[in-house]
Amino acid sequence: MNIYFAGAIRGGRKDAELYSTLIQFLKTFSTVLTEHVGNDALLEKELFLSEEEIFERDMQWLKQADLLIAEVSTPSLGVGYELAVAEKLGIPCYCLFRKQAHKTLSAMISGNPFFQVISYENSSEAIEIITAFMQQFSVVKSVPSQN
Ligand code: 6IA
Repeated sequence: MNIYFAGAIRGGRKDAELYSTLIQFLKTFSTVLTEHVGNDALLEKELFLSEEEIFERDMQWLKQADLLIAEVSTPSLGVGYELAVAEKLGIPCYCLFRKQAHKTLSAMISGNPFFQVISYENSSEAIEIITAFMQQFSVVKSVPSQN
């Protein structure tokens, strides 16, 4: 199973560590196509790509995705765009939104019945939520190899 993890890049990097935690956890189930979203060192390599190359590559990955998981607490044009494309492609989308004082999610996401929006308070709760929906997809945690 291919997971496309979406999270803010130019929208702001204050949740980057959280993205990394969630991506590392998701990797125990499946392939995450977009590990760079949670990894600033990998993102630096993107500096060698043109904007067009990034767009084309990400759209190709999105077409290969079985599931999109977006962390939507930091507003991001790119994540919104990816969600809209995934909806058109019929890819199931889960949006994780961290409860924060005075912050509400865009109605274009929270009001769209195609998106499964889940609010959570902290990274351990987010991990529990991910575990529950991965079970829905019948994806079991992979056992690390001994060698
Ligand atoms: O508008 P944003 O930059 O916040 O959009 C973030 C979303 O778009 C992520 O979910 C990514 O999948 C995608 N995205 C946007 N920019 C990039 C990127 N390089 N590399 C890979 N995916 C991207 C941006 C330039 C980088 C050197 C800072």
